[in-house]
Amino acid sequence: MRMPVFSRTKRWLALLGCVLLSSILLSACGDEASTSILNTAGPVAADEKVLFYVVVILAAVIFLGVEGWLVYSIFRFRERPNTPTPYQNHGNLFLEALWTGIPTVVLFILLFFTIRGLLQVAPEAQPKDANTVSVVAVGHQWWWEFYYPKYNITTADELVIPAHTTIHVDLFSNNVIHSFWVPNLTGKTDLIPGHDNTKWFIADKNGTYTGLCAEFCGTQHGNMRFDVKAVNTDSFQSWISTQQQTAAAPGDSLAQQGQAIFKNQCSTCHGIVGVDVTQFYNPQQFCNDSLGPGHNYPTTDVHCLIGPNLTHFGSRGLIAGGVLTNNSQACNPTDPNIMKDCHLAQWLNDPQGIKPGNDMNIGQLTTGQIRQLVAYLEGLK
Ligand code: HEC
Ligand SMILES: [Cu+2]
Repeated sequence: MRMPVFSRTKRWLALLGCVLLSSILLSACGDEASTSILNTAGPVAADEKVLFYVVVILAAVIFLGVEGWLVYSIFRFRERPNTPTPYQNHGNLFLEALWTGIPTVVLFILLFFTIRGLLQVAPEAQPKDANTVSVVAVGHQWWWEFYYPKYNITTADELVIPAHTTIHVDLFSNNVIHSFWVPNLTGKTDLIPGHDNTKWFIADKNGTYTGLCAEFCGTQHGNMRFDVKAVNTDSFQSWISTQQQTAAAPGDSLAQQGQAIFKNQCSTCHGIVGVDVTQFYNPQQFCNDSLGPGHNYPTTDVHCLIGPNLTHFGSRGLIAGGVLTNNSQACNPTDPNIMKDCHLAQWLNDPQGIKPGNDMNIGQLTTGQIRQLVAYLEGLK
């Protein structure tokens, strides 16, 4: 006698429907192309993607094979009225060798691709490229600082690099553990206080890639983003020479008043080359005194300022770890209503409201002071 299981088409259609529906739900994750590890723009991320696919495909084949067989057997060989005890095959040497052998082979395949991946992205595999650009990436709570030793410049929130060029990164933190991650370009490497890691990557295409902190480092960990801007070599060189200049002088009287406020109220934490500091400093060299967890740079040391260097703030696209964009076109310093659309004004008005717990603790500024500061800071191209 045959049970009518496979003829219950409705049940199977319902099951199929669920499977298709869940695949739609799961595929929704693929939209964020700028932070997808599958949308690679350089060799390091591409090598890592191969490993990802090897693991996913192997695991999927095993999962579908085992589960499919299981589900099939449950239906096909389930107990029916009057079925005799099935044939017992435990102790079958051939079968036991088979299901010891197959997993071993699978694991060795994974081991091979894992070791190959490790060797491909290891510091030792960094290409010998005469044009290599070195950067010290510093993890703060909660923003990224980038120092270029060869050019002696410092920036924040934005890592500008030449495309088709090896980028060597020294990762440095003197507070807690952070993790440097640019999904389109390279996997994660931790910044560990007292143990400076290094990494390298290359961008094959011009473009702006999202960078993230991938290690929980405090309440504003999610607002510790940065942009990697890969540009052609000429643009990179001209960007460097602009960054090497001392800060632009205030353009008008509003900006002049803004500079005065900066000197008065902001220079304890921020540096502007040519105003309160004379040059950029290598944080890895000057700020390596480990203060232990919970501390950023000492506020009193002129070499190690607690906030981002603002010398060329007006040329940057992000504010405070990407919590806001620097939408300078919406910032008209003569507009009494500046707070409505100008993100820099909003930040200066209420840094703790926008990014609770961050290290920028200041007294309330008046709208007039904010307009003066916006005039000054947005002029620092
Ligand atoms: C007590 C230290 C401190 C003082 C004083 C201070 N800031 Fe800040 N500022 C910070 C820190 C820290 C950040 C980064 C916060 C974050 O992203 O977590 C910051 C961020 C900024 C940013 C965003 C910079 C960027 O590249 O992301 C601007 C602009 C800024 N501050 C302007 C000012 C101005 C103008 C003043 C004076 C009115 C001021 N700050 C006073 C510590 C300070
Ligand atoms: Cu972090």
